[in-house]
Amino acid sequence: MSEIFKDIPVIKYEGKDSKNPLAFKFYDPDKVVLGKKMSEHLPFAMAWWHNLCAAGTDMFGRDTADKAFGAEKGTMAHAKAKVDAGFEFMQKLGIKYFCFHDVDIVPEADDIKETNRRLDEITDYILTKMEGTDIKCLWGTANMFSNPRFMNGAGSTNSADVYCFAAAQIKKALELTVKLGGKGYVFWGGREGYETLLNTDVKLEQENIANLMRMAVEYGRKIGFTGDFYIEPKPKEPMKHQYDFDAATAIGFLKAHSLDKDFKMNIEANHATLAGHTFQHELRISAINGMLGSIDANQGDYLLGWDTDEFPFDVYEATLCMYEVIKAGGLTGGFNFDAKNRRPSNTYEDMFHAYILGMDTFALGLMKAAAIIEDGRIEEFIKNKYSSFNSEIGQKITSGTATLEELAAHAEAMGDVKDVMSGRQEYLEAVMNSIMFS
Ligand code: XLS
Ligand code: CA
Ligand code: CA
Repeated sequence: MSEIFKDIPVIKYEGKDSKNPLAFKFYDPDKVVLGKKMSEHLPFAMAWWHNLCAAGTDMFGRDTADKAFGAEKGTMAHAKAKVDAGFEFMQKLGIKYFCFHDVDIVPEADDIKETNRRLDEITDYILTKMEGTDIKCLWGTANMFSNPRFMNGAGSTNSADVYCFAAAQIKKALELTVKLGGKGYVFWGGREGYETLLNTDVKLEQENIANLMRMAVEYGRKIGFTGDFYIEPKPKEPMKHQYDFDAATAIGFLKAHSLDKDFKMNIEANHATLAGHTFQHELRISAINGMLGSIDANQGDYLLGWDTDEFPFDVYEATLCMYEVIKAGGLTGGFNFDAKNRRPSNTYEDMFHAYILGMDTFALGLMKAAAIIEDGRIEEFIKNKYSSFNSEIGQKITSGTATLEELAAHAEAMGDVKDVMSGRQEYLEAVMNSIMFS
């Protein structure tokens, strides 16, 4: 099989002074950080849809990039060419995982039985490509938002027939995920939401979604899927209001429907900011609930109110992300670059520049997060800030054994509080900067 990215070499680490655009400046897979290799801290994944399918089309214009990879688009030959391109791409970058939707890997046929046959064929081919490499599937998912049948939702549709198609796609996507040894299975509720309550039964829709997830868990466990199911929260786009608004909402939903043992969060940076949160906030909320599973590593644009899915270049954000990940003890999933080149970055070389940028950004983030932890001032500050809870009355409060009467008596005995302690935000921000730029 011929090389697709002929002019691109295997990407190597050359160090921070390198000016070679096709080299890592910071991602050094074997470098040990906090006792673990960078490559183990950072299980990166390629997103099939953005990297191998999306070619720059936007609302105002058609493709700018060539993702035909030498084949006729919409054919199985093209599907295979994308597999070839994907594996060459991952091997040249040293990426060990990929993520996919069912419809990313084959052209959808008019009949689901034919689509499923194509999916069997292509996954056989993917398996042959995986052999002899250390490339694995991070997670699979079903695209239940592009086909017109899902215009009113998938799990949240008004049509029982459409609901069955959603079930059929999940069943197949789970089988494929297991076949490819996938570690996770994602539910991103693209059209699970509404535009207006004038035509929507929220209670029925949410219960139907929960039932679909329950059936997915039951079937997945039956066919040997031992990994995590993930919800990927997003507040809007394409719908005005999506049910999985943010991590707190999704976690509440999972707990209300007793799905929390099988599910974790897949947190996407751009979705966090769309929800009016920081990326770090979403990670922290997931982590303290024991549900930080995987990450869609991208970034949005503060001037644009939509999901721009840019490659992450903000080292400060990546540092705070890695700080959360390290403190949570790592991810069961990985870092999926759910990101696309800007429309005018339309060459094969740009595809590599984008991944080099993302991988270097997270490598820097990892090193800086380790530096924050080793420095210790921020952690120490937080510990001290809450030290009053080490007192006798404080311990009663945190252990949940205090009564309101007893606390009121304590307050009355004091008369007034002498010192609540400064939050020292500006000092801590200066500490951050001194670590970031040392
Ligand atoms: C869209 C989502 C989607 C999920 C997978 O905004 O990011 O790509 O990650 O369906
Ligand atoms: Ca995503
Ligand atoms: Ca997105």
